[in-house]
Amino acid sequence: MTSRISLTQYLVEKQREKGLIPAELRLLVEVVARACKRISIAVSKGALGGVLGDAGTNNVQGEPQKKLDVIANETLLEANEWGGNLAAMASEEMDHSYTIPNRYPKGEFLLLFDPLDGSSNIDVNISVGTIFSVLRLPESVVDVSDEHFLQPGVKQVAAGYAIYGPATMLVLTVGDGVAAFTLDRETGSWSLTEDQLRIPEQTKEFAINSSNSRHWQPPVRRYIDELLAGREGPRGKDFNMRWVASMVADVHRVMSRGGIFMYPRDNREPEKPGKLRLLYEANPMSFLVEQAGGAATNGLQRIMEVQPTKLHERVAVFLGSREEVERVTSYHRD
Ligand code: AHM
Ligand code: MG
Repeated sequence: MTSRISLTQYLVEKQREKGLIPAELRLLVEVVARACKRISIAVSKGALGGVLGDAGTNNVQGEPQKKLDVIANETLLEANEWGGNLAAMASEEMDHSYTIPNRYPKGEFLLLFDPLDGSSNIDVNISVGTIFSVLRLPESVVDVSDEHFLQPGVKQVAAGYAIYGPATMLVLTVGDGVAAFTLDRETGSWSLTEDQLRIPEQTKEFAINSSNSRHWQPPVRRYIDELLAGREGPRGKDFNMRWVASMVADVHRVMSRGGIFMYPRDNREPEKPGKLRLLYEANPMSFLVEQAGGAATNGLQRIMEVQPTKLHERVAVFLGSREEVERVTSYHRD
């Protein structure tokens, strides 16, 4: 009988046979995955669970919180605070980092997350997700604070996302390629459904919110104009466009069949370098995309090399199939 590999088995193999991850990191990833399972259940209840609609509060970025933003944030905090593997957590939904309370043992890792990405899609029953990133606490730090999270993405030791779509999936990297797990709703276990995901280097599909086109800067305008010109234009082929407006869903499509996903800096609020957040959206997605053979830049440099200066810092994002990301990046450098 052939049985599927579970998330636990996959991680134990990385720990035991490959010596790639310590046991504490394995346990930490498993707890995050368990919390995602709970979030998936809450999301899937929809109106029957009383979870739709606004929470009536705003987060630190001034965005209205949905009830599910708050529920997902609390689920991740509660699941992860007592395990002994973490020193602190930071979230899109919290102004500052959350230090593990003194009643629990503290560990050497830092967890960052966007608890419910794509929350504008919750009330219309379109895929949403959770994004997470794991860093190490710098050595000899006793009192953890926001500044200890300000590490470039190359320092990540694990990253992933859960997508709550027609199927719930967990897509994960611990720095040894990317694996995708599907949640078996009957047994409640995560089963490995694809290992060593690869993003095709070439693509004919792009994702950008083109309603912002009048605010775009010249390199993005040039790149998109060329794609839209199709077979008759300089690219000599037709491109197709998709935009779900849940980063998790758009990136999952790129991970599955290639494409380029973009959220550029634009002239709406030129002081903000884009919409998406560096530490818990762009960095974990960049780690996954690079581990799958793709590329991720902010137009000028590799996203994972950007030195963060603020917990909720934003960044322009171009990620996915290598050739397209390199092309749009070269237009910025011109
Ligand atoms: P959120 O984390 O508050 O849900 O916001 C981030 C989302 C991304 O998931 C998505 O790519 C983007 O915002 C969509 O933006 P827009 O509303 O401009 O389409
Ligand atoms: Mg988000």
